[in-house]
Amino acid sequence: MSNREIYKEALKLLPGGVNSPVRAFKAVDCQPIVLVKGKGCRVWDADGNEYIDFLASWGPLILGHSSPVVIEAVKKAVERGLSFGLTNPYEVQLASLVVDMIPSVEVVRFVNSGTEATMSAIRLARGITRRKYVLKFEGCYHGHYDSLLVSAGSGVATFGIPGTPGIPEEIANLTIVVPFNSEEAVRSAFEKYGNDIACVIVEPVAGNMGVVPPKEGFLSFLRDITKNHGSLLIFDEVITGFRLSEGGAQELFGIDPDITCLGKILGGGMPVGAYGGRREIMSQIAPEGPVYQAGTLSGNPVAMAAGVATLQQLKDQNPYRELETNTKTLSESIATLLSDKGIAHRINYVGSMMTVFFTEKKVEDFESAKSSDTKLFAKFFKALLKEGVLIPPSQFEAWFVSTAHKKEDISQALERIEKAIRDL
Ligand code: HOZ
Repeated sequence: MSNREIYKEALKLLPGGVNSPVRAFKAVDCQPIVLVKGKGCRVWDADGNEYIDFLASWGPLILGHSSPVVIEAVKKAVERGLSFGLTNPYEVQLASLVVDMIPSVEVVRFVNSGTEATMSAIRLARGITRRKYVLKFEGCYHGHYDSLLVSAGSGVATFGIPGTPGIPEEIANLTIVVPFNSEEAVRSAFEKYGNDIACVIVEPVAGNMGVVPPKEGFLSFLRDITKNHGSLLIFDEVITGFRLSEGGAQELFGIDPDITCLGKILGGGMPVGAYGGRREIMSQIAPEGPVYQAGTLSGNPVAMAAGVATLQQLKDQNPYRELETNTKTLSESIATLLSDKGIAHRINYVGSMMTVFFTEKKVEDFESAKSSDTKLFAKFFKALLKEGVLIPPSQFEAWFVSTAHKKEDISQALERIEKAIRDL
């Protein structure tokens, strides 16, 4: 069946034909593609078209598609059983890698997605502090948990969903939202809500309003102000964990949060999330402490095995310098192509995550990210797709470079991108 035929069937059976809104390609106004195979840095759709892939399953595939070590580990695990619902050895192996790699994590609890990780982290912060307010940043996205869907990025920003239907006002009112990178706004929120703020949650490098790096000193400011007010600092490293360095953004910027949320790369392409922190904090979770959180499939052996293989490979290869070099080449070359064509743009990149914005403004918060010409972005997306380059179908997302993107692939992608820009 072709892309079109499969999607037509999907439309009858799934809301909007998809299981996650951004897959419907609505913001880029084109027919969604249906992917049937991925190998290295390339994917193929049901019509047989091949694409150089910078979507990378929205971040997990730092080793590229069907990485042989991950596939091998998964096969081995599958042969022993799909799920036990009791402790299995892979959980301990993955926990030991996480504790070893992420600086602030001494104890970790595995869940099944990034959303579960942030939801549980917030509950833990509220349980420990006995406070109810959560402070988040405009345009940061932490999954679809009620308390965190206010002024969110990712699909919520993509579709311009203003409010939070389905989320009672009383719940939404417990979330304080301030602009990313604004120390002043955070300071005023603490002045107003003082000691009622349970936690501040932040993507240390925002990825869900497009890539927006923290201003110098912003993360350490958050560290200090939370500590001074007895609030907990939560780093949502679902995207940045194991991507910006072995130890994520916290290692890169030298800041230890109280709780870290992980996902994506952690599961090597399988559905895994986690939250972790110092022992004294994590000991408040049941069965050690009173804060309840559970899951039938949490710590699933197949998913854990994929995670172990992925993290071990990252430790062995230490690919971070090469990833950044390739991302820099890609960003700078695209910037030159756009300048030559006279198209206003800003390209933000940190490590192996990047976003092309079509604006003259410096992009440092959600407001400036929204100044990007999203109509032009949609044209750009379609032109790239036609030439065989896949990027996220939304302005407010990150492109990901993987270890499977070799220099030749970056060069080939740039040739395709050049053609696409010519046709814009
Ligand atoms: N966390 C992804 C956005 N950055 C999720 C993609 C989706 O919404 O499907």
